[in-house]
Amino acid sequence: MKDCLFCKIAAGEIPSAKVYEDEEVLAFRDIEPQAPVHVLVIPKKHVSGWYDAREESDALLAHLMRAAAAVAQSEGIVQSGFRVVSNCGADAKQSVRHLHLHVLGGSPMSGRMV
Ligand code: DGP
Repeated sequence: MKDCLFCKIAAGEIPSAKVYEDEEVLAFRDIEPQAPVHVLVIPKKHVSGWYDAREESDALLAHLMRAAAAVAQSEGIVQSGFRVVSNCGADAKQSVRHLHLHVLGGSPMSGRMV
């Protein structure tokens, strides 16, 4: 999608620190990390958020979740624990309107979500 930051990153038009890539998804380090490990996992195809994900994207969404788990494995945070977060909409402070998962870990986190 034109003018979408993560579409440009997926297309290689904007550089990123890649952690994982396959035909459907890309994982790269967040530019403003909020934990020792902070990786974003995105579908290469544009999906704005969970609200506009259609049934035909079910396989893609499952693949996205599996990619997040694979990233946790390759980042070495499975044993210590990790959090997968996806902000959706204004109240959740979604700043990039291209569906993404944050994979966070590498140090103990707050027990609260918000
Ligand atoms: P959210 O606020 O949930 O929409 O998360 C968007 C994240 O994207 C935020 O943690 C910062 C990150 N981010 C924004 N611009 C860039 C960029 O150009 N490169 C990378 N690697 N991350 C970015």
